[in-house]
Amino acid sequence: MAKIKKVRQNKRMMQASPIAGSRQQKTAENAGYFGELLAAGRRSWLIVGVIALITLGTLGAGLKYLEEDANRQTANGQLKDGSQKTSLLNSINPFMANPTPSPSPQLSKEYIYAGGKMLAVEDANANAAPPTDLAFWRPSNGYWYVLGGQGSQQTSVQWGQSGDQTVPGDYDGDGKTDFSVFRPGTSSGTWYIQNSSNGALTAYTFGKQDDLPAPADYDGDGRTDAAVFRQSNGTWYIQRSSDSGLTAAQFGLGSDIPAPGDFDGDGKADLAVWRGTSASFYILRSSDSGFQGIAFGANGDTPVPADYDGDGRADAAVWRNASWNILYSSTGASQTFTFGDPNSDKAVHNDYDGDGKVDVAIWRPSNGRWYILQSSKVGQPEYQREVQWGQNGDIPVPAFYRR
Ligand SMILES: [Ca+2]
Ligand SMILES: [Ca+2]
Ligand SMILES: [Ca+2]
Ligand SMILES: [Ca+2]
Repeated sequence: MAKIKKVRQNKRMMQASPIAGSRQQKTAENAGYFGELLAAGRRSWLIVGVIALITLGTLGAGLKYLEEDANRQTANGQLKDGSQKTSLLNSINPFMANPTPSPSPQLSKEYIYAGGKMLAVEDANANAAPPTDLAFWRPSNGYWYVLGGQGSQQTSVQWGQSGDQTVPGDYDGDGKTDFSVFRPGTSSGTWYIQNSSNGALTAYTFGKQDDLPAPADYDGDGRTDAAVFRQSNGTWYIQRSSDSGLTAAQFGLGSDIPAPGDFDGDGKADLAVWRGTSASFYILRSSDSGFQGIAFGANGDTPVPADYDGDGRADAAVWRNASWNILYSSTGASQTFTFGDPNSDKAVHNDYDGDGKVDVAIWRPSNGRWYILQSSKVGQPEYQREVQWGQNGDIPVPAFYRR
């Protein structure tokens, strides 16, 4: 009704306009009364046409939104008929009681993000990054325990419960890792995140029960994006932090192991999988959407890609039978470290000495000890750092938490 009224108003405005009137007069002189009617009809149809185009445009945008919403619901494992509503970014507390963070001192240093990589402000020209904290999550009580270092004390925070999967990442983009868990549900999974910047608690449904969480910064805005790899269809679902949009991309087979990393060094994580049967990494480069296959390792290996040489690009790397094999992106050369017990140890590679290079490291559940080969101490007596932190049953979650 509103549209019809608008057409009539426009028609009146055109008739009142001196320019429209003079044209109308000429038409009437040339073609008479019926010609005038015809011309007025054409003008009306022109207006109706313009309105129709605008309506179609609005309809198109609406359809696009509906399509994205349907994709989002599919990612959430929900029905497309809208019988279950998707609740995104609900500010609710997922636990019985408010988890109270232990007091932790502020570091004197300020840290910033450059692309997907953390750099210390005072060392911005060097290849330095905040050192990774030794940390574990205890499923039995839902506590996160962060080992204190110089200038900070031990931190313990309750966040999550038994059955959750840890998904630590920097979701708020302040350079510090947020305590975060993914809770698989019967129809959908829920992400619970405690922002390090302001302590805000966020929860949103994203992913399904059997999805493999694969959080990383895929859009390169410095904030971790919630993401899952669905083995049933080899599809990645990513909730972009930059615009809250959904990326759904089929890449890899269900039997592949997701191994995302920034292989092309553009500051955005690339979709990547490790396929044992062909002993290869398959990478979809974010910089040019190019496909890359890297044959490296052998069937049965565990993929451990990371930036071990500190050139800003993830290196293809695998772990098997207590040996790490790394293919350095900077030189194309490979190196083997014989390290750890493959039957019990967990790979916890990260940059513990803060030199911008990921260190080969394992955590041994039987004695709760961390064994770290510090990349900045090669050839020195303190090359291998050994620390007891955690116990059997804990889940190591090394990252930069100190705040
Ligand atoms: Ca992001
Ligand atoms: Ca990339
Ligand atoms: Ca590298
Ligand atoms: Ca290092």
